[in-house]
Amino acid sequence: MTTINVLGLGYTGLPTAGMFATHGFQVTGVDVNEHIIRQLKAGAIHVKEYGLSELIQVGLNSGCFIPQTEPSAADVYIIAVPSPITAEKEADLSYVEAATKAIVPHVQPGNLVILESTVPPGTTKNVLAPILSQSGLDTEKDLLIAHSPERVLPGRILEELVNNDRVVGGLTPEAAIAARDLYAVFVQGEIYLTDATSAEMIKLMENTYRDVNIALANEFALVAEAIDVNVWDAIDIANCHPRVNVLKPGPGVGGHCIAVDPWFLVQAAPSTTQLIASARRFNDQMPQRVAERVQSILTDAPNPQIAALGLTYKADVDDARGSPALDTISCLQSMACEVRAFDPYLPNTAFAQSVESVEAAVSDADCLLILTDHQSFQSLNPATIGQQMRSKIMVDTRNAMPHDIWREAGFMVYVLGSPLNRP
Ligand code: SAJ
Repeated sequence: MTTINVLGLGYTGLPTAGMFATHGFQVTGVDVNEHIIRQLKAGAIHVKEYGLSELIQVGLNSGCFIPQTEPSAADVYIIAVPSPITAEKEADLSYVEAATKAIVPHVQPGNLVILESTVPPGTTKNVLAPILSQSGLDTEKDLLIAHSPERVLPGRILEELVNNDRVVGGLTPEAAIAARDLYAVFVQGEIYLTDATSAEMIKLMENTYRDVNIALANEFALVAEAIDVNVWDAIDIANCHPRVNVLKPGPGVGGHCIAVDPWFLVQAAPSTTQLIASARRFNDQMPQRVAERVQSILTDAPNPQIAALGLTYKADVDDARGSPALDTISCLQSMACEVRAFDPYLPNTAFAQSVESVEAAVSDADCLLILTDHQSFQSLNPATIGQQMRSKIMVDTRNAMPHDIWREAGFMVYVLGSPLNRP
């Protein structure tokens, strides 16, 4: 049986390990976090994704998925560790380097080593391969080294892992073919072969495309406000054009991918990436813009009390990393607003501003601020909430709520990117 070590058991590594463990491979899941390994051994899954717990359980029960803190000898090594950015907006490759070093004592001729972490172009060739060469093996002749970026959307990871097309870039053509043959056991989408540096750039292009598109949507929203147009209706109609697909405005871009990856392209070619950098900065200042707008609406309340709903970086996930909701709240607090926040996906101890219920957030509030478009918010009762608030004002930064029924209940509704109180 082919043996695989998956290094890094987060949002990418754990589902990937689970897929291989249930498709005929003997998988060792490696994570340096002892707490995660202990939990996994006891069957407790730390990543919340539809179907993931069941998948890992099957792997654990069959003995085909074994969690441990150290790598071991295997035929295939898959590296799926974090690759964050530093305060200077440069890639922090320390986790990738540490994981690669950890497998050096184990690699043998013929092994396949795949980097899945998102990295600046050239990392597989110029960082991974030189570290692996410390094993004494020739990285092109003795080993098969490839980059195959994860492309799955948090919230739909297992489905996308199977159905999305995949990119595989080899340090050599043989490495690309070996990696393709491996993923083909469960990937039903197309698997495209290229070289490692192209695969790295392709991944960054995808997330940068999305970031720039969201920045454009956000800029359209601010233009729309200035000229009394509803940007949401305008985008819907513009998107009827067969070659137009504008994304949605919002309070900014969060998560650990789209708000990070464009900087890797800027780092690679700083003098030719003004558009990418400018879009990135524009999205980063949306929380401040939203906070200023809220303040301008609440001029009658000297120390406004704000009920913020939604803290995660996007709808219906439990992840608040880099969330624009948190940045918006910080901006509001620096403007002397008091904020009580509720998120159904996070415990009420998650952040200093977190409270245990919608009721606790809205009690005596001057404004209901929607920061994340969780499905469950749509069924909130405006009459009940209106009775608990000091002023019936709603600011919806995601166009997430059924505004008509809130207006009927007496709320003044402001939607980001549209005229104030527009019916
Ligand atoms: N957002 C908007 N407007 C939109 C879409 C998103 O403001 O129209 C915001 C979201 O609210 C969120 C942020 O952007 O704060 C990012 O959310 P997302 O759903 O666009 O992306 P992620 O970070 O959850 O996942 C992305 C995906 N990349 C692409 O769609 C090109 C996913 O396929 C990648 O695997 C993932 O990044 C990654 O790990 O790189």
